[in-house]
Formats: sequence, C-alpha cells, structure tokens
Amino acid sequence: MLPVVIAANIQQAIASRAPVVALESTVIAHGLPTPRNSEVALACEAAVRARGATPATIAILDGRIVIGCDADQIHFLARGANIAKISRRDLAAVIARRGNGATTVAGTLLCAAVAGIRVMATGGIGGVHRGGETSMDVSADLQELARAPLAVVCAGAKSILDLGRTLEVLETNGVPIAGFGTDHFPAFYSQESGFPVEIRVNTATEAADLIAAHQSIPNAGGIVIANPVPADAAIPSQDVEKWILNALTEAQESGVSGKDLTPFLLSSLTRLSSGATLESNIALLENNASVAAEIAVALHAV
Ligand code: PSU
Ligand code: MN
Repeated sequence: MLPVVIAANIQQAIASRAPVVALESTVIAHGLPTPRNSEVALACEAAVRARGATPATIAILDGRIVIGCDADQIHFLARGANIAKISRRDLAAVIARRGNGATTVAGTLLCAAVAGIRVMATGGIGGVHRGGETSMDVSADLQELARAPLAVVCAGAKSILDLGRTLEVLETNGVPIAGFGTDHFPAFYSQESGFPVEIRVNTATEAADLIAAHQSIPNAGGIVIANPVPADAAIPSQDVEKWILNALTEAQESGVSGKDLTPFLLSSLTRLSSGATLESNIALLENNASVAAEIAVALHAV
C-alpha cells in the first residue's frame, strides 16, 4: 500500500471540503539557500492561512508521503542534508529505501492528487531547457501537468528555460494556461515573456470558475494559473538575460546536467545578480501562495 501520512488538520479540511493549498518542497531543499528557505516556506504557509485556506507542504520523510509537513519537518528539509529531489520517477525508490525527499512540482502534483487536493502553488514550473531540442531535457512537470487534476499557481516557467518551446509542449499536453490579470505569459523574475496567453482571468472568482469547469471534464488533467511577479519585485528581462547566459556557461563548464541543472542555475543567478534574483523569487513565491489560497477559497464556493 502507498505509505501516505496526511496531517490531522489537512484530513479534516479535506473531509469538510474546506480549501487546501498544496505547496512543493524542492524549492525549500534545492531551490533557495539556507536559512532563507525555511523562513520562506513558513511565510508561504502563513500567507495561505491568512487568506482562509489550509497549507499542505508535501515531502517524503522516512519513505512516507507526508501531506502537511509541520514546522520541524520544514526545518529538516531546509537543512537539506541527504534530501533527494523527487519527481514522479523517483518516488518508488525513495519509498523503498525509506529515505527523505523534497517533491518537485511533478512529485507534489502526484502526491497531492492522492489526497484529493485541487490547488497547488510554486514559484515557477519546470519546462523545456534551452537547447532542449537536442538535449531532450524537458521537465517532468510538463507531463505531470497533463495528468494531475490540480490547478498550479506559478509565475510562469523559470526564465532559465526556453519559454517558447515550454508553451508548445504545454499545448501538446492539453494544459490550459490562464494569465492572472494579464494577457501575457510571465517570465518568473519578469512580468512578461513576450509570449501571449489565450485565457485571461482577472479575479480569484474568475479563476475558480475556469478551474471548476476544467476539473469537471473527465481526465482533463491540470491547469496553469500564471501569476506575474509583483511589480516592485520584478527585474527587467535584459538584466536577467545577461545573468542567465553567464549561468548557462558556468553550468556547461562544470558539466552540470539532469536534475542538478535547475538548482545549479538558480544558485548561480543569485550570486551573479548579487541576490536580486533571490529576492524576486521569494516575493513571487509568497505572492503565488496568497493567490492560490484566494483561488482555493473561491473554488470552495463554486
Ligand atoms: N519554483 C521556484 N524554485 C524552484 C522550483 C520551482 O521558485 O526550485 C522547482 C520546482 O520544484 C520544479 C523544479 O518542479 O524546480 C524544476 O526542476 P526540473 O527542471 O529539474 O524539472
Ligand atoms: Mn531536467
């Protein structure tokens, strides 16, 4: 049997159909530096609670899927010692060896679906890496989004990626993308990527109506609610692009690839930008948690 531990307050919320927001944990263990990571994880949870929903941070601890980590478990993940990065394909191995792991968007979607959670928040989804047309490095997030019946609130896809190809794969996978108060696909640290989106929702209620319609379609899979980084935390894309090109060169020179690439690039960017990308990332994470909670509350009312 699948070993799942659902925290009592989450069980209660799910049973009474109260709004729950799933939060991923790779961003804690691999996406942000210590000690900011645990502060941010707890701040995201607080933001969800402040808007009337229950946060469920998801991770694998001692080989069990934990839906609703407590503060001690979040601090443990944040220390990052021997915490594997868990996407769909890594789940069986970490369970079998009774190990510890932080779930990516894909891993979190898979686990949240088991618990019947309908909304999750992250910073930015994974996607097609630059050069992905030859390396075939395409995040498993894009495939999981096609399967898991959740709405994912994110600031678009990380701008270290090839956003045009990422959007093409999402279209192929049948994943709708709605801009939250925007007609443009956001670019993580920047508000706009230059690519349009076809659906726009302006309020949490409009988002909830769209999500409810999508989730009523049999086997419809996931949906992306693309919420731009707040204006005061946005970085002009020309600045980001300069740092990304340097970070990509560093990755190539260090021979980094596969699941290590995204964490490597994020930490290089923090250094190259003297911390600017880190502050932007933190602001968008907290903002996405807030919006996800508002949407979960509105969805509960639909
Ligand atoms: N959002 C952030 N920081 C992160 C991530 C998202 O602000 O570190 C993580 C998510 O867990 C996402 C992962 O699933 O990056 C993508 O990794 P990959 O490219 O290896 O699939
Ligand atoms: Mn990859």
